[in-house]
Amino acid sequence: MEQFKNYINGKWVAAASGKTYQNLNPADQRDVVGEFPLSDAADIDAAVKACKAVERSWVLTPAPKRGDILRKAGDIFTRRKEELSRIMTREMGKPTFETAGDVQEAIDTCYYAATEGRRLFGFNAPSEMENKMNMSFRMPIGVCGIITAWNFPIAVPSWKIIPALVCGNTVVFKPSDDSPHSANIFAEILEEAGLPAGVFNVVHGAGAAGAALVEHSDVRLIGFTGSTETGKKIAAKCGEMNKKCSLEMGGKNALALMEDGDQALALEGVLWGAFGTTGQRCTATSRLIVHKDIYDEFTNKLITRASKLRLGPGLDPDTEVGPVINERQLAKIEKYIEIGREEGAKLALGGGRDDGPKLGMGCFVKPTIFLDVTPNMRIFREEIFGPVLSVTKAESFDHAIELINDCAYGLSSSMFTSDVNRAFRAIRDIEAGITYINAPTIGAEAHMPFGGVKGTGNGHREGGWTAFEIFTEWKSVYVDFSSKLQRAQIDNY
Ligand code: UN1
Repeated sequence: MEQFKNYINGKWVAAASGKTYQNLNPADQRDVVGEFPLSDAADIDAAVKACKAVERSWVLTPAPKRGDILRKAGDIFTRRKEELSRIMTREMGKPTFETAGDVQEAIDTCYYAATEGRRLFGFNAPSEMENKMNMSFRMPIGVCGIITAWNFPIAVPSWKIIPALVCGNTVVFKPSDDSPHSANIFAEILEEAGLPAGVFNVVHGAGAAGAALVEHSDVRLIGFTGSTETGKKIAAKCGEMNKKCSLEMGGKNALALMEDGDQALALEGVLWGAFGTTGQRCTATSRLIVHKDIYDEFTNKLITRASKLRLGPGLDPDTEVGPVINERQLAKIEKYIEIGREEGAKLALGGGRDDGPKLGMGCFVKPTIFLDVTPNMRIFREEIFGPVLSVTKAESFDHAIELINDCAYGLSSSMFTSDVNRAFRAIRDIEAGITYINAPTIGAEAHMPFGGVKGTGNGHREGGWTAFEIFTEWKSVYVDFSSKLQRAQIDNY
């Protein structure tokens, strides 16, 4: 069986304890991807020390030069795109057309960051004094700890790691233990691109490694994507230790279809939004809200079409919907399907594991649709993170907006309407970090701010120009060339 290592200070090393764990292919759990280090605080400490040793030289490397390295990384991601997409599919399940898209998000992020190396603009402002100039600069923060989920093993880490690096930070990356192989390819690519040893490190493992990273006193920032439960714990610890912390947590995203919307388009949108990535996106369409005038007509079409979705291994080119990530997640999804039944929602499609002879060795859940879901039900309110869609009837446009906003989270949202006035009212009134008009809730582009309001995040936005807000701190500079003491707020008024 293939043995994989941590990447610390430019070297591939086992966990100090020698412990390992096995990673399985979710499409066929007899296929072991490999054995990976089960790291702990000692490994995290070694990685942080590696960061600290090179921190100064990386800060002093001009940002455009740092950007050049990331451009090369983008080139290498491009060269290895197909290979990496197959590796990713084997370890986490989604079809190869999706994992290729995942790599593409990293490529886009690298090229964006490469040019940002020549910007990283600051502001200047006039001084209140004579012969004095005021300006401000973006400064790196220091060692950044990056902890991410398995559903986007390359894209989501890249949204954090790549901007962190171009800004002059060093990084310790603790990938999900469900998608560790992709993380090692990430390290190989940065190394080949010319990133100096120690600037970027990968430490594998489970919760203990993540906790050690959050708790390490030399780590100045935590960038996290994952569950709300873990995110809240991280936020509390970062608060206590006075660390900057950027969180990307749950969602319960709704797509609303009005009676004036394009039903054929909405149908394709719902299928992609709800069952793409097997519903395992924080942006997934997990609630569908349909205007009462077209509710029966549309839901009938939806069920007919969704029943034809091809479930299978992601490496099979015919597959439309892959497995879910592991047995634990599958059990959670089955529990929610049970809850939906008990709550009295109408199970119209799917309803559990596919344990037929073809897919029984994998973690397959049949695309599942509940009709007549009401806002008091848990399947309307709680994130399931699987191929389960809850459908609710709206009495009017205003009611649809009310239903969308009746939610503890606020990541993504979508409105299908052909009425331009309604579209703009939706843009204004929906409480979410992302709103799509006539497109499903998934499909964020790497150069736009990404994140959510309410229970989804803590006010930061990854992606685009806003990522650079996370990974820098401002320094204000005053240069006084008057050769005399000028007291602000006093001598000038
Ligand atoms: C996530 O699920 O954590 O917008 C990220 C999208 C993708 C990213 C999803 N580009 O659905």
